[in-house]
Amino acid sequence: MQEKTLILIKHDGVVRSLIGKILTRIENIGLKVIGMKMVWANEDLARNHYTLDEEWARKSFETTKKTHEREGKPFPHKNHMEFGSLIQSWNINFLREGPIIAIVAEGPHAIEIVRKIVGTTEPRQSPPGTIRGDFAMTESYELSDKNKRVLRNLIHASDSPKTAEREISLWFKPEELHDYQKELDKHF
Ligand code: IDP
Ligand code: MG
Repeated sequence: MQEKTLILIKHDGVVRSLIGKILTRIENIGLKVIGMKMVWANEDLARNHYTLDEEWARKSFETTKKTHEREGKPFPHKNHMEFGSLIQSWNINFLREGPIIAIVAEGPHAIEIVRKIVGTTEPRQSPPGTIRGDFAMTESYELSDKNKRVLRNLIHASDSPKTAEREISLWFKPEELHDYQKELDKHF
C-alpha cells in the first residue's frame, strides 16, 4: 500500500511560477516528499524518461484518435509507432526546454492519487480541481497539433508501480531519497 511515485514539474510549470502551488497540493493530500531537486535534463535522460514503449504508443494513439474523432478533427497518423515516435521527439524537446523540478513523493496509494490530482493528459478535458484543469485548461490537442508540439500540461506523474520504480531510479540516486517520520505516519 505504501508507494513511491515520481513527479516532474515540467518547465512550463517552472516558468509560470507554479512550483509552490503544485507542491502544496502534493503536501495537502498527505503525501511525504522524500526527494526533490531542480534538473536540466540532458538528451540521454530525456530519452530514457520518454522511451518509445509499444504499449504506451498503442494506448496513447487510441485515446488521441478517439478525441480527434469526437471533435470531428482529422487525425493524420497512420499507426501507433509512427505517432509514438513523433510524440516522443516532441516530449524530449519539451522536457529539455529548461530546468524542471523532480520530486519523489511517498504515501499510501501515492501513484493512484497523484494521477487523480494531476488530471487527464489533455488539460482541456481535465476537471476543475485537478492541477491540469486548474492551471492549464486552455491547452488542448487542437493547439498542440496546430503548433506541432506536445501538450504543455505542467506535470508528469508515474502511472503504475512498474513505471514508478523505473522512473525513480532514473532521476534519483538511492542516497538522494530520505527516510523520516511525519505526523501522519503514526496512523499508517
Ligand atoms: P500523461 O502525461 O497524462 O501520463 P502520456 O500518455 O504518458 O500522458 O504522454 C506523455 C506526454 O506526452 C503527455 O503529458 C503530453 O504532454 C504528451 N502527449 C501525449 N499524447 C499527445 C498527443 O496526442 N499530442 C500532443 N502531446 C501528447
Ligand atoms: Mg504518462
